[in-house]
Amino acid sequence: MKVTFVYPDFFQYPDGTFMPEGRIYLGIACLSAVLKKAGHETSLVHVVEPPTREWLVERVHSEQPDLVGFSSTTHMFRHVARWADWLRDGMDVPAACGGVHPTIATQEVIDTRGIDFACIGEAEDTIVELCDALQQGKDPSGIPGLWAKASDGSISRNPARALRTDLDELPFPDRSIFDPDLFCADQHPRGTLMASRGCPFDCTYCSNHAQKSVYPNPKDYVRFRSPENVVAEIVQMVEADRRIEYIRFDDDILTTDREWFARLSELYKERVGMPFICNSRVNFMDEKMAKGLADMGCEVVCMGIESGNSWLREKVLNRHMSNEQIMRAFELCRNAGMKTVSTNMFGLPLEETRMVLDTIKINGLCHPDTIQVSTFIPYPSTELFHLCEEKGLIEGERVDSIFAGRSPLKPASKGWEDKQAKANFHTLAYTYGRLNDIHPAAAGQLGARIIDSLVLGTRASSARRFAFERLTAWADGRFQPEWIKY
Ligand code: B12
Ligand code: SF4
Repeated sequence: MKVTFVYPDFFQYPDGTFMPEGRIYLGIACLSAVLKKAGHETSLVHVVEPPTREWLVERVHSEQPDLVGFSSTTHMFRHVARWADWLRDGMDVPAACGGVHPTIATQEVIDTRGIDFACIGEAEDTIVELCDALQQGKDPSGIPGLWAKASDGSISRNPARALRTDLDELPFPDRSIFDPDLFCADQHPRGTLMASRGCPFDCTYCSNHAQKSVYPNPKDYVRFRSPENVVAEIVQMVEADRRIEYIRFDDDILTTDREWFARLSELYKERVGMPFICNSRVNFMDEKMAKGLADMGCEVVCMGIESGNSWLREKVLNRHMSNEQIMRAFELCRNAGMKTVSTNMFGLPLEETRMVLDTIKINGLCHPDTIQVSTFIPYPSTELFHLCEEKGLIEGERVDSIFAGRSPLKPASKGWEDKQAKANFHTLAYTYGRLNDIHPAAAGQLGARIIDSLVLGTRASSARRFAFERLTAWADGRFQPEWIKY
């Protein structure tokens, strides 16, 4: 049985331009590994730019698959739906779709023409059982974790199977399925892996709690591979690809379990010793952890701030951390010699312009080396999606990127101030941070007052607009954010 995965990997902006990603995706690499182990064949159509109908049909057809396997995030599903439709007209092969979107919006996926199977959750066991059944001419409609559409259109809906608890039982991801020629430049020196699965938190905008809720054993959602198993994979990966210069741990949070992390650290230093990048969370960052990360070889640590407004963070985003804790975490990382990346959102439901300013200010005080700012997108089945629905905020189409400055939420009509705050996020953050460096005591208030009075106000006067534009134009040239790989 041959499975050809189709993986969409680009951002297309509303004006039709696109940005290719060209990165390895471990979800498909994991499935390819188990399928090969079970005696099946796999291949990949890695789609790094929006394809034409002819190209896609011809390309997939040339693989002669017995099953087409689409992988989709929520952003990419509008493309996948179109492609499934094209392939259904162009060739007579069953198609399955898995990934985060089918997990949290299964009905939408199975209702799509050209998709015969929608897979819920982690699928190492599901896909092997599906391929075995199709190969043996058996009815796949009872396979756990699979929704199957019969030729008469009827749908069998099987709930997600229990999460595997021992990740060491899985083979290492099959990276060979990816063609390095299609990778974007920063992918080549990077060895990407995940040492764990899941996240213990339930931030309302993140799809983790929605994904966790589909499983019959949600308490097992956070799982760690043994440090020995993780390091063995890294060693194998680095030996197989001599271009790798640093490691990227893609885990949601690498530092959740201190004991496990300490063992990983020892083994990593002993057997790998390469610089690495990872994600952490401010509430896991203390002096010992920051030093431990740096000592292990961490060069860049990414942590979410998301909003600088305590009320919004606590009550709307379900993120329980104080401003002081956030600032301290960034300071500790900086003092330990690591670069930092903060991730932030705006366009949140119930967010007001002054709250965007709070996010700007806290970034100024944290001094991250890179500030990532994205527009909030409501993901299906998340708490924040339900809140947006309840409040009647969703009206537009899904967008491909969190960086296009658009979202399916009704445009907030907060006017000039709001737009300027968002458009000048980096400049304002750096200006505020610099004012604070010069004179923390005075600048804390003065800087805040300058920024607030320039940006905030129900109706900006032309003098204030003029002053604001002059300030941002001046500061723009001085506070260029550093672009670091993460
Ligand atoms: C690596 C990663 C990326 C990679 C790869 C993206 C991808 N396709 O997953 C890159 C860098 C491209 C990326 C970009 C973005 N990402 Co990202 N990313 C991740 C991350 C950290 C790990 C994904 C991963 O490898 N998991 C490990 C594998 C083993 O698990 P898995 O992906 O769930 O795969 C299993 C099943 O889903 C299933 N499966 C997957 N594919 C298929 C196919 C078939 C046929 C079948 C049957 C089954 C199946 O089997 C797999 C093995 O068990 C996740 C968070 C996470 N913890 O999962 C976020 C996550 C996927 N990203 C997210 C987001 C929001 C983004 C960005 C918007 C962020 C940004 N910076 O711009 C972009 C959008 C990308 C896009 N085009 O849609 C969200 C997606 C939310 C949603 N509803 O879509 C996630 C879930 C984070 C979160 N918790 O909210 N991301
Ligand atoms: S801590 Fe990060 S990964 Fe975990 S639920 Fe919150 S946003 Fe998602």
